[in-house]
Amino acid sequence: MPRVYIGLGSNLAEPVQQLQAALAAIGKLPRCQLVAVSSLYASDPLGPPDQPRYVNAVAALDCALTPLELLDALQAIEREQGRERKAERWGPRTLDLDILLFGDLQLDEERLTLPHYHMHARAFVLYPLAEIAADLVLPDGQPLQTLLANCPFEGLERLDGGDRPAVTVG
Ligand code: PH2
Ligand code: MG
Ligand code: MG
Repeated sequence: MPRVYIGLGSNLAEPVQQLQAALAAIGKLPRCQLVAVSSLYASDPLGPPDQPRYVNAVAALDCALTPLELLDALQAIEREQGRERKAERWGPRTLDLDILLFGDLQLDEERLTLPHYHMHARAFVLYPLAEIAADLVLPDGQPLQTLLANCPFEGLERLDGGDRPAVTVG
């Protein structure tokens, strides 16, 4: 089964509870096994600044669904938790579930781009990911540690008070 990484984000309606509810729902997905969950991290919004801070995390899943089956399932969870799709790019949301990586798959389709576009430079994705997959290598051969070395931790706040994940190169 491919190892899949999912980025979770919320900045409306009790973000911590939104992420906890989403993780419970992800844990019940058919033909999938939740294998690890990072700590929760708070950060300022990337995009329009007039919105609340986000809470983010990353989960690892072994998944026998197809990528589009998983996308449908994750969008159903987003909808169940009150996600409204608005025109504003990067606007506030109750829940955002992004497939970051689906095994070594590289895909550029209308509904799904893999790896997730922009994950390479977003601290709120890379540091939670490093907590649960420090030795990960992306499908294009780039080690996660190289991306981390080019992406400052600044602005992230680990909500459980733990240390920032170690960066071992750079
Ligand atoms: N998601 C966005 C837009 N901006 N900013 C932070 N800090 N965290 C997010 O998850 C995020 C964002 C669109 O998906
Ligand atoms: Mg997103
Ligand atoms: Mg999304």
